[in-house]
Amino acid sequence: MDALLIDPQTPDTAAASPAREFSAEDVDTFRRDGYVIARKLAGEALRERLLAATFAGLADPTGPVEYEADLQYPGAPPSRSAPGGRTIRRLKQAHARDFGFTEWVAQPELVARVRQLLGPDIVCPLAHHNCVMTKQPRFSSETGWHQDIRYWSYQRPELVSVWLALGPERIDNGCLWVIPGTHRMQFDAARFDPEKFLRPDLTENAELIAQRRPVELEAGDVLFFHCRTFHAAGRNESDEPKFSVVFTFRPADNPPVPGTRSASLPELLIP
Ligand SMILES: O=C(O)CCC(=O)C(=O)O
Repeated sequence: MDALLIDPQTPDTAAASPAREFSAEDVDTFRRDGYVIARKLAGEALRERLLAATFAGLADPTGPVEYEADLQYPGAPPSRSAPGGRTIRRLKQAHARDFGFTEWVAQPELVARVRQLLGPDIVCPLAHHNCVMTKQPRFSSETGWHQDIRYWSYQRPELVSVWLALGPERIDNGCLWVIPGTHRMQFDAARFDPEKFLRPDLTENAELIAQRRPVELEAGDVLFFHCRTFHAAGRNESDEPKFSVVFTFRPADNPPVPGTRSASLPELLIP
């Protein structure tokens, strides 16, 4: 009788088992561009669990949430009492909502990659990101060009954020856009508005923004981006909501400045 041969690397199993770490080329891409994408990093069961936690959070918004109306970004409802005023933009404190978020930030394929970008000892702050970004079809807003580090306070501007797509992210549903290489550039204060968004009316900013690239993702794909990489996002013009899980990581030797918001919550030591 012929032996039964099982090929462990059929396309299906390969897709369900992402490589354990970034290739050297991926790491170079991150160093050059300030971002890199890992495809299909989150498995289906975990993605479904995080989606279920997202729907539970939206159905019972008694936990900490941010409404579109709170930020007043372009396109947001004018107040919480206006039509669409209770549209949630972020389910905050994701880590406290379901054990699946702990599983996600400790997933070996994720942790190995963050270590390649930040070094062997890493910490996951709970004061920043630690959320599910929710972008609803009818009442979403535009996020201007910004660096996440603008309101954060660490010894050095060295953190990497990890953006997990729970569903497809495309230009028409408000995916992120990034400007490659901006994490390595210096910007003087005159280029920003009072909220520290890049002023698109300035020629030098418009020239920079012209280099933008959309970050289109499939469910389970992950964007890793530097805290100094300029990014922005449009509205959700589709008929379906878009959900993304976002955490940030820092090297252990880059602690928050005492007394600041960055130091206001516990942090996770990643084993
Ligand atoms: O609107 C978006 O999806 C972008 C969100 C974002 O960049 C942020 O909150 O830092």
